[in-house]
Amino acid sequence: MAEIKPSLRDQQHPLIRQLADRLETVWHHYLQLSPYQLPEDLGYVEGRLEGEKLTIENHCYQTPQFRKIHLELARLGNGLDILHCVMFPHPSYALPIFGTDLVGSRGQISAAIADLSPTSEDLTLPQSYCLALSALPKQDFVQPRELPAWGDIFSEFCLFIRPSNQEEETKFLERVEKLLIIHCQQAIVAPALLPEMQAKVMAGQAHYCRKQQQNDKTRRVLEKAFSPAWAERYLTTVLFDIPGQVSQPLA
Ligand code: 18B
Repeated sequence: MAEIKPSLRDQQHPLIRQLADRLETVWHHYLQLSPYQLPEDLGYVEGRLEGEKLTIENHCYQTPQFRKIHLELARLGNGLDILHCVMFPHPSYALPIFGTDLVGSRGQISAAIADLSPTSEDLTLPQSYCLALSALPKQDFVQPRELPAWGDIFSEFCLFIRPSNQEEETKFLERVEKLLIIHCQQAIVAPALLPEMQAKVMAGQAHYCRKQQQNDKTRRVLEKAFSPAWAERYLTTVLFDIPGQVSQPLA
């Protein structure tokens, strides 16, 4: 009999489970999803970090507007829960990159981040996005967090906080859902670019990926659970791949 694996999200911090569910609900509502094939051995992965098990579960889709929509859930032992999500636009559309990351340890989310990041040459968001995002009600959180140096890819609307209670967790969840709905609504009416403009879109995405690859906190977790070579391959082929660039062979 086939074994049915319970999804990782059922064991994770409630905010991670709720955000994963909401992201998927919005995608199904607004977009035409089809499967996206990840490198064969990297859909479901288990490794060990200092004797603790690291489990990674990937969900990956594509749509006419997005070349890759990636939702990743990860759990390290019983201590660290992670949700990672990035939507990479198709090169025919000059759209920003939606990204969100939740990192929690022992029942407390320490990092909650969400953004629609510009990828144009001048690193500004399209005007229609600025209008829609500026119209959202202003929201304050008790513990805002400071972005690291590589975080200059994020927009002025970037939300990076440590939620201080359940009410703030819900406020974060609702904010991310609003960002995602705006993004889907904008994406489905976006005009397709001429082929000669597509290289610019991909250059913007490559810049975003190179910056994200500098996040030492992500790399460190992966290096310790697997190996530096494995972490490099995972960062450059699954998390932040730059199409057209030859990836590292697995050492
Ligand atoms: N990330 N995160 O996705 N990261 O992937 N993440 C951390 O409380 C992982 C993204 C972002 O302060 C931390 O400090 C692992 C996306 C920022 O220097 C850990 C995976 C975005 C920080 C991890 C993962 C993003 C951050 C430390 C793969 C934004 C703060 C937690 C499953 C769109 C960096 C803490 C800093 C932090 C780990 C942002 C442990 C393994 C898409 C800005």
